[in-house]
This record gives sequence, C-alpha cells and structure tokens, in this order.
Amino acid sequence: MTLSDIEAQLADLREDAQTAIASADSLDGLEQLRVSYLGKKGQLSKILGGMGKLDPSDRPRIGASANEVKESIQSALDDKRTQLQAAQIQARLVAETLDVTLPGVVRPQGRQHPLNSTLDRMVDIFVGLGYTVATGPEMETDYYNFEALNTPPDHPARDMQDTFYLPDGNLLRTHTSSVQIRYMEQHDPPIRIVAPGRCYRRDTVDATHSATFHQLEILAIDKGLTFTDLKGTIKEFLRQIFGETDIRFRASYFPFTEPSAEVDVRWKGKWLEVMGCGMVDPNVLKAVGYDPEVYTGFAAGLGIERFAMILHQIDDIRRVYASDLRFLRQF
Ligand code: 2NL
Repeated sequence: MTLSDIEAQLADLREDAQTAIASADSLDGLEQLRVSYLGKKGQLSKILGGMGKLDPSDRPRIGASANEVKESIQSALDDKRTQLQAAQIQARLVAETLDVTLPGVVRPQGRQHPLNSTLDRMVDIFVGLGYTVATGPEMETDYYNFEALNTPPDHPARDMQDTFYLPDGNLLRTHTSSVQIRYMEQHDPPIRIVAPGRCYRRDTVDATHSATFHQLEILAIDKGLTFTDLKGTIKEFLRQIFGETDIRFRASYFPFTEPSAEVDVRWKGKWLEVMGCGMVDPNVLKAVGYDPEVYTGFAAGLGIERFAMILHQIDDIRRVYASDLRFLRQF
C-alpha cells in the first residue's frame, strides 16, 4: 500500500459519498450513509487502517487528507439533512393544511323536553319553600298504592281509577302517594316532601288522557298544620308558576284527605282545574304510625302534563309522548 494508493482511495470515497448523499431521499437513508462512510467500522476507518504500513513520515499528510475528506462528507451530510428536514416539514404542512373558510359540520343540539323543564320548575318552587324531593318504585303493592291511603278493596275510589295489575298481584302505581307512605314509614314528623314521578292508569287515550302520565305530590306533616297553611302554600306555588292570577278552592272528595278540595286557576279568561288537595285523613296518619291527635298535615296532587300543556299551549297530551322533532324543536 503506497501513499498514492491511499490518496486515490480517499478521493474515490469522497466522490462516491458525494453522489450517494446527493441522491439520498430520506433521513433514515442518510443516517445509513453516515454510518457506512464515517462510522467506527465505516469505509473511512477501513482506509485509514491501511496507514499502519506507510512510512511514518507520510502519515501526517494522509491524516490531513483524511480529515479533509471526513469534513467534506460530514458537511455534505449536514446540508442534506437540513434539506430533507425542511422537505419533511413542508410535506406535513401541505398534508395537514386546514381550510378554515370551509363551513363547519353542524352538530345537532339536543334540548330539554317540555315535560322535564316544567317538572324542574315545579320542583324548584317547592324546594324553595323548604320541601325535599322523595322518589320510589313505579311497581307497587296494593298496600302502598291503596290500602295505606284509606282506600280499602271495596272503596268506590277503586272504580274511579282503573289500574294496571300485574300477574303477581302487584300493580303500576296510579299516583306517587305511595312514595309518601314509604317516606312516612321511614321518617318521623315534621316532614315536607315533594314526590315527582311517572304514574299509570288504564285510561282510553285521547287529547287529555294518557295511560302513562306524571304527577307531583306534596306532603307536609307537623304539629298544628291547618287548611290555611295548605291554602297559603298552594297560593304561593301558583303565584310563582302562573304569575298573579285568580284562584279558587272548590270542595271535593278523595279517600286520603278530609276535607278535600280542587283548585282552579283563571287562565286566559277561563277557570282551569290544576290540582286536588286536602288535609291528610287521620286513617292515613295511623297507617304509617303517626298519632293523628298530635300531628296534622296537608297534601296535594298535581299533574305535570297539565301544567306543561297550560304553560306551553299544547292542545293534545299525545304530542307530549310522540317524540316528533317538529314538536320538540319548539321548546
Ligand atoms: C289529584 C288529587 C291528591 C293527595 C293527592 C295525598 C298523599 C298522601 C296523603 C294524603 Cl300520602 N293525600 N295526596 C291528596 C289530595 C289530592 O291528588 O287530583 N291529583 C292530580
């Protein structure tokens, strides 16, 4: 191995490397070239390995040449890397370009059902008056739906409300009074609760009747509660939900209250019946273990659909359950 042999090899290597680097088309490929030319076991190292056989006086010259070749390859690698990186970024920018002027994709926006917004308003008013929300099962026993509510099997009230009976003798609750019986069994007076929920009746469906409907019942039990407390509570509730309107109490009958009344509101010039109410019958208090000589109370039952229909001018209860978007989008 002579000095000029090694010089020639170095020149070839530089030539070779320049061509290969110029045609590299990826950063990975470029790194492979670097390893192949300048790596520890690369081609430059191999050439310099032959230096050992040279005359020691020639070594500095070859060393200088080798360094120059190395630097020139390194600088070609650096330039190419900068170029490939810029191209990569450019390609990404093109691929990921967003046209911010394109119209957006419209996401359909849901909204609260008018029955639920009405329920929320009604519950909120009673919560504001100090009531607590109570809930319970939709499937009930005869005891909680009728018996504990002073409605024995032969009572005429059982004709008034046709009930869905289940094969096992249970039934679908016809009012949420059953929730209040369960609550009274578990709590001592004084109590103030509001029981909202779904109820069922075997009604023939028409514009004002549905086999399923929603009720909100209120119940207050304490020492010394009177019909005046009931009237004041109902009056304040109706004022908050309908604004200042005329209201009237008409004598009525329910098995679970005595005395009982129905309440009318004057709305757009007409009297509309909006709820039934009364003083809790002593037999109901006894059924849950309250002493009717110590405690009295009042209760009321309100149909949520009825309030929603009045407040939103809905003329047919079937619309409330039809899930027709043309209807629902109006609220
Ligand atoms: C109506 C009538 C009413 C009650 C419900 C009730 C509950 C208990 C005790 C006594 Cl635990 N009464 N609830 C009282 C009077 C009337 O509902 O026409 N509702 C739409």
